[in-house]
Parts: sequence; structure tokens; C-alpha cells
Amino acid sequence: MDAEQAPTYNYFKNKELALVLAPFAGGQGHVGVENGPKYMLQHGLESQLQELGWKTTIERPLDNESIVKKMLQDTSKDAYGHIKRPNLVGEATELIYKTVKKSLQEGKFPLTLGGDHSIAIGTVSGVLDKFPDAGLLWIDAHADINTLESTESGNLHGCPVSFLMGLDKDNECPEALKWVPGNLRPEKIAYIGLRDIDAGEKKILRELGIKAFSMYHVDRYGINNVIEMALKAINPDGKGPVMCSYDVDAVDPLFVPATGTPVRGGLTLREALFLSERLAETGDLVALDVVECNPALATHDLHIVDTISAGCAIARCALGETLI
Ligand SMILES: [Mn+2]
Repeated sequence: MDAEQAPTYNYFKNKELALVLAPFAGGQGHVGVENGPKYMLQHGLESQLQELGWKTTIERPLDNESIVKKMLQDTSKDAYGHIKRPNLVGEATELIYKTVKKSLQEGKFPLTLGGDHSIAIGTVSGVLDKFPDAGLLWIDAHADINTLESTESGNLHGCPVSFLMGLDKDNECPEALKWVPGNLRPEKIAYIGLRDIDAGEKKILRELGIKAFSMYHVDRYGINNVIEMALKAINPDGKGPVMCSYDVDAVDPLFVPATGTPVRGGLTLREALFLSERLAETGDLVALDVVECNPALATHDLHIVDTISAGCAIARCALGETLI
């Protein structure tokens, strides 16, 4: 293939990486998930990625006076009906969106470290801005597709996919979240790892025909067939860009105990890493999130080590680390 035909999105060739830190907890109720990025850096993630050949720069979109002030304030009044902290989430995700978009424009692969999963409202919107046809692989125990109407908890980390798809458009939407383009199409989404889905979410998944591989499918077909089917669905010719938003709660709590909404019966650590390894092998990956590591939820130190090292390994494998 000559240079002109080479896809312009092959970030694995240039190996420039923007480590986007998203220490954000406003999409859910547990304190501590904002420390995920700090712990992953302390674990040595940046130098590990450099050893894989990546040139790294660190981006801190939330080092912003207004958002820092808001994150420290009492947010109990930031509500929209029973929806919690819509203004905080809206402002933070817009900052993350701009950073991811800029990184891609500069030829850098954005690896965003959460923080809770609401940050994906920003990261996926940034990717779709650069690559409108990108496929989205959402690896998670949960579907995170509740609408403002269907969410029972009112926590926005359970709603990012519905915002990305613009499912709330007909309803009133909190002002601070109106920046979200909401142009993600159902045929461009595939889930892996699901096992705790609300009734309202099941209805949405079925009605929109979204490809969803639960743990049942992992057991039935094996992890290798599941990721091939998922990639085929969102990237049929195997030539388009793919983004992955990886919630560490997809992995069984035996391996990843320190996370906000653990659900038993999840991926083994090897299955989890295999997904990352396979994504790297395709060369089509253009962005990755690793979210929901919450060191504060560990009941002993080993839980922190297990969780953070799993999160870092998920990132490294997706960026080219191989066993041999
Ligand atoms: Mn999630």
C-alpha cells in the first residue's frame, strides 16, 4: 500500500499518545473514583507505555479553575428533576471532549483515564467529531444507556450512551449537556461483558437493535468469537476506525474488586486482556477509555493493587503489549 492509500488514522504507526487525565466523580455517588488516574500513573503506566514505543504527553482538561471550584463545592443543588449534577457533568465532559478532539487532530491517540463512565460523553463525542463513522466498542457489566426518563438512580454514569445517541433530544435536556452532538448511530455500537441491565435499558437495546454480547454470549461462543462478531458489526470491512470505552467492572470482581458497581460473573482477567490485545492487533483502534477504578472502595491494599494493575494492563495490551 502506498502512502496515499494508507489510512490517516493509523495512530499505531506514529505512536504519539495523549494521556488524558479525567479525575471525575460527578457521574455517580462514590467518593474516590477521581483518584483512578493518579493511582494508574503511580503504578508506572506512562513509562510502561513509553517502553512500548509511545511518545507520551499528559493532558489535564479538568485543571480548569471553574470546574475545580465546582467539584469542591456542595453539588446537592445541581439537579435536574432526579438527575444528579447535570451541570457539573456537562461542563466536565465538554472540557474532555475538546481535549480528545484536539489530541486526535494533532495525530495523537487519546488514552483517557477515568474517573467515572460519564466522561465517555466527552471522549466518544471527540472521536466522532474527527471520525463520524467510528465504531464504538463498549466493554462493561452495564449498558449505561439509561435516558433521563428511564434512569432510576439519576446518576449520569449510567446514561452516557443515551446522550451520545441523542435519545433525550425530544425531551428537555439540562442546559449544560446541550453541547453533546448526540450523533452516534445504533449500528455503530457493540457491547461486550453485559450482565446487569435495567428493564428500561433492555427495551432500548432491543428496539434499536444494538449489538450486545452479554456474559451468556461469552460463555456460549467464547471470547474470541465474541470480539470478532462485535468488530464485524461495527466495522464490517475491517478498515474503519474503532474506539473502545472500557469499564473495568466488565472484569469479574475477583480480579477487579475496587470499582463502584461490581457485578459477579464477569470476564476473567485473561479474557479482559485478550479483548485489548485483539483490538491492538487490528490496528483500527483510535481511542481508548479506562474508567471506574476506585481505590477508595478497596477493603484491603491488595484490592487496590489488583484493580489498578488490571486497569493499567488493559491499557497496555490495547496499545500493543503482547505476551511474546
Ligand atoms: Mn460503565
